[in-house]
Amino acid sequence: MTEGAGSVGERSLRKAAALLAQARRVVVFTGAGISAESGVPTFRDALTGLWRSFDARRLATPDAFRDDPALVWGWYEWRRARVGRAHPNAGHVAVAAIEARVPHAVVVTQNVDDLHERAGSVAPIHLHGSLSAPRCSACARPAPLPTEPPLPDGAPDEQGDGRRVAPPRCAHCAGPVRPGVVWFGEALPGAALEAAVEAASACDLLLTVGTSGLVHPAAEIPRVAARFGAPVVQVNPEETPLDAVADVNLRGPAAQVLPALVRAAWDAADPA
Ligand code: BV8
Ligand code: ZN
Repeated sequence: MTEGAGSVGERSLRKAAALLAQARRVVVFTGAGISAESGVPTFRDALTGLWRSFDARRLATPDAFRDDPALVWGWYEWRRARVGRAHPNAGHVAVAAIEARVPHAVVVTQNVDDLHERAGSVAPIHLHGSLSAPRCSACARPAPLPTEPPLPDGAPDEQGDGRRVAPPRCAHCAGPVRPGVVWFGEALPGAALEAAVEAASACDLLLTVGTSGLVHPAAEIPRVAARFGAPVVQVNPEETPLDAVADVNLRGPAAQVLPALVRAAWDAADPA
């Protein structure tokens, strides 16, 4: 049974706050929605401007990189530049506050940005890799991040469309360097997935924030927690397939709802 349809109701917030205040082992599971208020477009919205004619799910694949490495590398460098100009928002900061308060807190993110780290989260588990960890597509050796900024939005390049940036070459084998993210059709990093499933199966609360719950196997994480009997609280302005496992739905944007949730959970406990 889920509550909290419509705007974030007082009752739902109080119920979620009580669960958070008594939690000893919390998992915070995040998707692109938590970075939306930092101006980092969600995966679905990432194809605006120069990229509007592309389908992210076709671009975020090994085949796309093989067929047109400069186009795919250009897209990721454009996104990395966007993240570099962004700042963690109050939602990321609230997640770090939860980690500081709950004895065992694990952040599991599908995001490839570093906003959780920049907000103070200690060691988020990145299920889909990271924009800041490029590697050689041939020998898999880690490669340095390019120092020069990629083409500014829309600057003409050899094809004149400002999208293509030739990927750097591996210093060891001269193979093309690829983004350190997990593409569709690629396996998630085994250790990260194992740690996430382990944390979800042992938690006493799972907070899922800003994810559509459509991408697998990451989307299983809240379901694992529910299967092991933990309550699930969802923070998302929209309905998602995770409504089916959420005990409480806080329908609103993360940068507003998460700080309110942290205040309701702990300010009452220790008024200033
Ligand atoms: C694999 C990195 C096998 C790249 C990403 C089972 C069922 C169905 C399909 C599959 C399945 N198992 C596997 C598949 C295939 C596929 C898949 O899931 N397809 C789906 C789309 C149908 N999965 C895979 O291919 C995975 N690999 O299974 O490999 C295998 C095994 C062994 C050996 C070889 C192979 C790999 C999937 C990883 C893909 N990489 N990211 C990159 O970033 O470029 S996924 C990418 O899309 C993001 O990481 C994100 O997780 C996902 C969705 O993007 P978004 O929609 O932007 O984000 P999100 O879902 O988080 O939604 C945004 C939400 O935020 C919305 O709900 C919105 O309402 C909300 N929101 C908006 N504003 C706010 C907000 N919330 C709060 N506050 C706000 N302000
Ligand atoms: Zn190499």
